[in-house]
Amino acid sequence: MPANLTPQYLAAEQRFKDATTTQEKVEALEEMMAVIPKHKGTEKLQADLRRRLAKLRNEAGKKHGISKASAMYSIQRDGAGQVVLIGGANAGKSSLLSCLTHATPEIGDYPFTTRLPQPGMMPYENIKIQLVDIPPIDPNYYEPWMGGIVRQADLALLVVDLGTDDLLDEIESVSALLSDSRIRLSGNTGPENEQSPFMFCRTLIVANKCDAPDAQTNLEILREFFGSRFLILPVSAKTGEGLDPLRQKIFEELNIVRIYTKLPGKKADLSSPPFVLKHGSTVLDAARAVHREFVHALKSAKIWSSEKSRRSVKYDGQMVERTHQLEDGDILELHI
Ligand SMILES: Nc1nc2c(ncn2[C@@H]2O[C@H](COP(=O)(O)OP(=O)(O)OP(=O)(O)O)[C@@H](O)[C@H]2O)c(=O)[nH]1
Ligand SMILES: [Mg+2]
Repeated sequence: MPANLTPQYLAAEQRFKDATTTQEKVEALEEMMAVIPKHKGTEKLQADLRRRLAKLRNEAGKKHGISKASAMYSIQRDGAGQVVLIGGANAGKSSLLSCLTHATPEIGDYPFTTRLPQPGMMPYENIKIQLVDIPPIDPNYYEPWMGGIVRQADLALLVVDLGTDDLLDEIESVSALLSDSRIRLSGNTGPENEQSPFMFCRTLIVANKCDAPDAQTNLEILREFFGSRFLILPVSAKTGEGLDPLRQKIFEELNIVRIYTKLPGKKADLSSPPFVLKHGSTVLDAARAVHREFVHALKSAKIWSSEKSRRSVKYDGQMVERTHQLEDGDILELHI
């Protein structure tokens, strides 16, 4: 299968070739990992990139005696997707992590409370989504490892403070710092121009502290300037307002589908964890997720749509092609 590498990937690869320091190489490789098309044709290449990245990080650690430290700055992916909380100091990133997950980050009414990345798992219906809280993206604090975490995430929540009048400046400052790391926050899926050297990070604006006195005015200003480019969700980590719609939007923006399997003649066990796949995945992708060997062994498949399906045609045990695209909640019966 051809790899079909995108211009964005090739640009990152060129930067890797041109890099003169280990840090630059690590950054370029991280970007290659983030933008490489994820399909069967690139599996070997992805494995090779992971190996090279691990080797380089190891070398960097040995050189600077910081292998333990660098481990503290990276977060192992977990769950159905990885979402990073970014923003200026004191916006309420850690407070949101604490409301949405069982994590217990330090929260303070002074800037730079958070020093290290901290993950937490957000339950959403029958899956868990990983949230990662990081220090503020601020000129006094920004370090390249923070860009690395943003680059690897599936989605960013740009947390802004509706209680302050400088929220527009704050967004500009965060965007400018990330831009220096060749990351562009984007409300849409990706670059309009495929040649862009930027890594586009899908982003939602989370307008926190909607309970604050001037919140309504600041929300209107925020909507006027950024409403056409980003989805803006007003919330309050203090009162809990807006958190349910936020959970729902995080799930939707991750663009994932939950697939269940069943054995012939048996009912599907909807209480066991589903297989989580990217939106657009096919019956064959699901077969691969169930078991590698199923890809070759698969003879036919039957499908049942979920009761919540919004499709005009609902499936009720019909046979489908291997290339049939799956929908959230589909139940599959694989015949091998
Ligand atoms: N009124 C109000 N205060 C909030 C809300 N969310 C957070 N705060 C307060 O804002 C302050 C900063 O909260 P943190 O969660 O530590 O903010 P942060 O963005 O993690 O800050 P850094 O780690 O320094 O970047 C604390 O005093 C919180 O209690 C909210 O929704 N409403
Ligand atoms: Mg914090």
